[in-house]
Amino acid sequence: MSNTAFVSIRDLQRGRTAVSAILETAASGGCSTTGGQGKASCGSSDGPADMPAEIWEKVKNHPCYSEEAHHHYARMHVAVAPACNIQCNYCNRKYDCSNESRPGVVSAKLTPDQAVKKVLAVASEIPQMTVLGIAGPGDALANPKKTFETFRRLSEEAPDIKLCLSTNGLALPEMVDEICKYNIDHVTITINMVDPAVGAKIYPWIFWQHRRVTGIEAATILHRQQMLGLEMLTARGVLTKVNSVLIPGINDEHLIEVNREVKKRGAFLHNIMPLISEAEHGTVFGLTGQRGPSAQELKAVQDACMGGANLMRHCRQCRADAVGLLGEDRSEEFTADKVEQMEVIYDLDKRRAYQEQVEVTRQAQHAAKLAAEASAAAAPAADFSVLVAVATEGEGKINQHFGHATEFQIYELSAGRATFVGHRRVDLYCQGGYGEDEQLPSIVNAINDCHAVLVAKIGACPRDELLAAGIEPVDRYAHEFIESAALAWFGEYGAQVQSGERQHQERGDARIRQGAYTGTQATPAAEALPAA
Ligand code: CLF
Ligand code: SF4
Repeated sequence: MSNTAFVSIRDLQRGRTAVSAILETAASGGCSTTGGQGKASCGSSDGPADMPAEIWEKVKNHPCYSEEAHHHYARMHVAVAPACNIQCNYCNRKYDCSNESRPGVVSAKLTPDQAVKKVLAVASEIPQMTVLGIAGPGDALANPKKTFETFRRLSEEAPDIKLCLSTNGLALPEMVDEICKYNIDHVTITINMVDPAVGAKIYPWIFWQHRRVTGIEAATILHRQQMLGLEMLTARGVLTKVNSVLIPGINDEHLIEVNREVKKRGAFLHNIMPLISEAEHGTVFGLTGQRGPSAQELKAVQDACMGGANLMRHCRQCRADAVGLLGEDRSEEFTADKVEQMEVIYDLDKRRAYQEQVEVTRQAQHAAKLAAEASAAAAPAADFSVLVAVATEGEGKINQHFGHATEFQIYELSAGRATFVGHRRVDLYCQGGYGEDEQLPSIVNAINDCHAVLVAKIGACPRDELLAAGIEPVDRYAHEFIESAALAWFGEYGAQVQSGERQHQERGDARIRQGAYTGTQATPAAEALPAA
């Protein structure tokens, strides 16, 4: 089908400086200086030298727009937008929006008043919280009054917090002026197709101009609005990320074309996420047995897109009321009751001082990584790459006990490179102080494609079982920075392979977790939202 741009890219390039900066950065594969080859993930080497200063200011402490920042800075969502104007086959309204959230229910809908109070409360308790997003549980722009009232108030009362919104794009073109009015300079559009024939398999209907539209016509309208919205945002200098849900057999190969088309229109990042689909979620795909991708299927599509729009691989498919670092969830500390009782002191100076400290740690991690890469590059090069899993609580360090991990971060190690390539959610191994051996097989399945797991500490039982499964548990780099430690381990591994002490073997595939957590630290099920 035709993918004619609605605003010519040449026109965009003649536009404002911010627009040129976005287009240049997008054209070079995102944050990388490596140009044509693109990068495995945004921020793995991003820094002020890699992009125009104005773009760096926007991404440097946004945990979704910079992989490096996501180890150090937190985001939060406020669930002020329950209604939606389309239906996706992977969504059941009583669950979070699958565009931007994992399939769990949000604890409560908020009014703009409640949302503002909650943001100020979180900002005073978590000074490294730098971004406020509205990501459902429906569609932010299908609830424009509540969405923009919340943003308006926050732009006045918490001026240092970046504002971010997520949308399916149907109502986007009409709302671009409003978006710019409140300095919302990060927008995510979920784009799963650029061909309405593919779209008709994903979207049974949209609500458009006071009527329900179905089939190819619905997908055609949605596609047109998404492309127009993306081009308009690029023209205004808004950093736009595209999220795509990878649905095996429906849009897996097609996402390569999506990647090309959104890059052409100035998308800064492309985030390809696995479909999460279980019958228990009550979605069309869940009930019809549409499966999600395996870890290697997801990686293969992401790898095939390298060279197109820059890829995000650290998305956690967050809840619409998530609070904290990506991968951790502190929303239970900020329920409406608790916020009501908190004494909220929004101290801008204190927040800035804290963030300066965070920046020192982040730069130390970056410097350690560069030094490790330089020294690894000088060593004899291995002609293979491996994946390793890492247990971390943030700060870019290996600082978590194996038994306390609800996710592992995955790094790909090759000659002189340590690249973040994703994460794997797991059930908590340690339940109430004791190791739970029943959880181990599911943890092994989740990191089965890894050669080692790097942790701060690990008990004898899981250690033996991991070894039996061919995964080396490594705790000798406890509290060190991830990339430098991982490269040091890889150097030892490579030397052992070279000396014949060890034989290098390929690993198998791994499973992406679909259901709810069963760990005791997992988010408890909460009251479901009524259907929008
Ligand atoms: Fe939220 Fe989304 Fe903004 Fe981030 S999340 S609205 S861009 S502040 Fe981030 Fe969460 Fe993935 Fe979204 S990890 S689901 S990409
Ligand atoms: Fe659900 Fe989000 Fe799709 Fe709306 S846009 S149907 S809330 S996944």
